Amino acid sequence: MTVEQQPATEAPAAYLERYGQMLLIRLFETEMQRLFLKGEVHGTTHLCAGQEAVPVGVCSALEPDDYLAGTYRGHGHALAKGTDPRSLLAEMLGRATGVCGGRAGSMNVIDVAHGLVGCFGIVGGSIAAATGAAVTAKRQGRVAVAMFGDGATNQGYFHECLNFAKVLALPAVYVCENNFYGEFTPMLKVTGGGDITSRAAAYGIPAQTVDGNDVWAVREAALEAVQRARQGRGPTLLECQTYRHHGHSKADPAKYRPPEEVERWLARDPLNVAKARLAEQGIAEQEIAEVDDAIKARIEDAVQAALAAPYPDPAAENPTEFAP
Ligand SMILES: Cc1ncc(C[n+]2csc(CCOP(=O)(O)OP(=O)(O)O)c2C)c(N)n1
Ligand SMILES: [Mg+2]
Repeated sequence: MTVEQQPATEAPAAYLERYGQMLLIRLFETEMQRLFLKGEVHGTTHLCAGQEAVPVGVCSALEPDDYLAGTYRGHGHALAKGTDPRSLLAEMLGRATGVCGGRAGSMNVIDVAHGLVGCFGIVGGSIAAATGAAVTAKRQGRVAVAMFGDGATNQGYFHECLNFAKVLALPAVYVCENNFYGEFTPMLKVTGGGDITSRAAAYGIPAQTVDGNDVWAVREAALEAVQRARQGRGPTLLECQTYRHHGHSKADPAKYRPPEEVERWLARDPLNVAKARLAEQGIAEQEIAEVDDAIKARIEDAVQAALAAPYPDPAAENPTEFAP
């Protein structure tokens, strides 16, 4: 059966799998932070720790050949869509074994083999890319998902693409990761009306506000949206409310966020929310510990492999249109 026909409640093994996928992203980001501070990562990084439940929940509702466009905060988008952590980590370190041959770095990963049509440094760019992919997806019976931040909903892309997708009844799912800040600016200070979900009504698009720290809440909302898209009933907007644990990028200490607010969100860490759910399902701590060990080993292997991999050799490259 396809993912959309699955009941919303999953088997215990699937609960563990979702937890493991989120932990994979969290530990990947922890390593990225460490490697960045060591000077191993060239260019910048935007970590998504704290926001893992959104891509994992959304991708759990997709088929492998559905499309997804992510952002510069995109390590979780890629890993949830199926990019191998080994090739993603190598990409972060600029190595030839990276998913883009070491040429994309942190912000511009693309992995077409896994339906990742790109990650975009331009705020809102993912919305346009996914809308374009949705035109193709419509012919193929596939679905295209755009991941983007709250800040992107004030970009022209958002409004043009939602309108276009509605008019053409495109199989698109627009997933806003509302982490309440765009760089150092609170979302409410720059968002007219103060509400992202209600913006969809202007285009006649169904929309839902979702607990973006609960992977199963995200999954349920995504299953409904993906089913709507696949049945030819057009696009959906999901506003998934979540929070980034780190600053905007690099070494931003995020001093502009009130400590009580940070504490409130840390108490609802998506990994803890998931663990509580695993306990409710009667999943033993030992089983969770086994997942923890397996994911730790996987990340450690990816780091060692990346550090040992060669850099690309410019002399061996084919000329491009930019060559003199
Ligand atoms: C078109 C454009 N304008 C400005 C920037 C600079 N910029 C990079 S990230 C960012 C904040 C975007 O915030 P949001 O969409 O909420 O995503 P988040 O970083 O919170 O995930 C800005 C303004 C950019 N990259 N692209
Ligand atoms: Mg934001």
